[in-house]
Amino acid sequence: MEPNEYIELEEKYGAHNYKPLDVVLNRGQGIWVWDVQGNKYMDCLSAYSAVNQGHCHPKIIEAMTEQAKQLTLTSRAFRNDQLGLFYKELCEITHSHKVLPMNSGAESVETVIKAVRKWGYKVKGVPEEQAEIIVCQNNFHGRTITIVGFSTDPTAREGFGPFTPGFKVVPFGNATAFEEAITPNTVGFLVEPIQGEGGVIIPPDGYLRRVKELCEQNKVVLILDEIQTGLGRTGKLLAEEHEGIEADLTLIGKALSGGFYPVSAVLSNTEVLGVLRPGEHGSTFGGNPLACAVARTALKVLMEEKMIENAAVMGEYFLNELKKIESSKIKEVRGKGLLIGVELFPDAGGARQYCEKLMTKGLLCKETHDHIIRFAPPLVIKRQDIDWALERIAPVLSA
Ligand code: IF1
Repeated sequence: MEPNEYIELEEKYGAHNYKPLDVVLNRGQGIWVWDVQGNKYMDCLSAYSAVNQGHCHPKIIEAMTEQAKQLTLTSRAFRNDQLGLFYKELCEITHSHKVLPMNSGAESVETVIKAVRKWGYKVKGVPEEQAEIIVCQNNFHGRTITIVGFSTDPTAREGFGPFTPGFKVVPFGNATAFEEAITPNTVGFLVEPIQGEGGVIIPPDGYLRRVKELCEQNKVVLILDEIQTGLGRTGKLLAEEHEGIEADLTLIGKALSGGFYPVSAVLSNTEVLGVLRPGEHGSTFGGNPLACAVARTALKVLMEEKMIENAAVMGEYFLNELKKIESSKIKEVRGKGLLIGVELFPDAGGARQYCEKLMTKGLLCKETHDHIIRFAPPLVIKRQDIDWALERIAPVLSA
């Protein structure tokens, strides 16, 4: 079949809730992917940081196929021999006490909202139905009704109400605004360490440290959404480490499976998850043995193959080289580790056309909002690969 035949099928039979670049991929290995005609591309999106370990990592393939032959799903009505090991290994590397496994990132976000509300009523003593959760402007936490209800992006919300009450929005990166929004009924603060979809927005130094202090002083649970920033993406296992803090609750997903399978988790270092009793929360697939086996190996290769350290070193190199590109179109280059955003001036005509041009040169990336190009290759990228990318990016952005 020709590429346009695949595209026509998608357009004819699929809901049009996406506008992808017209490249039809059928193979991936490491940082590279191939289209149905055999053209090779460098993947600078990594499925929005879900394939941090690189496409089709051989050790994860092996773990997945071995486990698939053994046992895939038991439901949580019964126990399985992978779940406990997954919990233990995940807690050890993230210094957490407890884990609650789910599948998609949005489900983990929903999970913490439930847990933190119940904690508010049972432990903090908030009057029934009064719990408030503070979130940030320009946030992205997923697509469910509750989550889009506290989004500030009109495209995400419009037409989907009525929404879940109980959320308050404050500006991102402003600890004073957060402090002023806290009331005795505030149970949690949900925030991304770096706003990914928001445009790779890095808060001022010390922001999360101050937020953590305020949370402690006011008995507010700090919830970090590390679904995109976590698992090595920013050059640390968790982005919170850049600020030397530990959140009370941390959400991870995406790269927890190396891109093989939807696996997410809520990590807890407080009593918050302890408020959930049997029957109050769950998921058919959450914590299944296939997911656990895949995630255990995805974590193992991330650590063993020094991908996090590589992300720190290569990220710094990539960022600095991107900053050297002379172009009247570039407003700012910013990033941490291998999560990098290149913001263009509004009169550059939008980031999409540059992504399309880069695709014709063999490099895949995606615009976020109208004027920002995000570069987030798998964490196994090497210096010569970055040089290869820069040879393509520089002329496209300075042309
Ligand atoms: C799509 C964006 C990125 C996330 C954070 C929770 C979730 C996400 C910080 C929900 C998901 C994904 C969703 C995906 C594209 C991607 C994305 F552009 F939409 F915003 F990465 F920037 N918290 N982000 O980034 O996780 O339920 O999807 O597993 O197409 O919607 P999920």
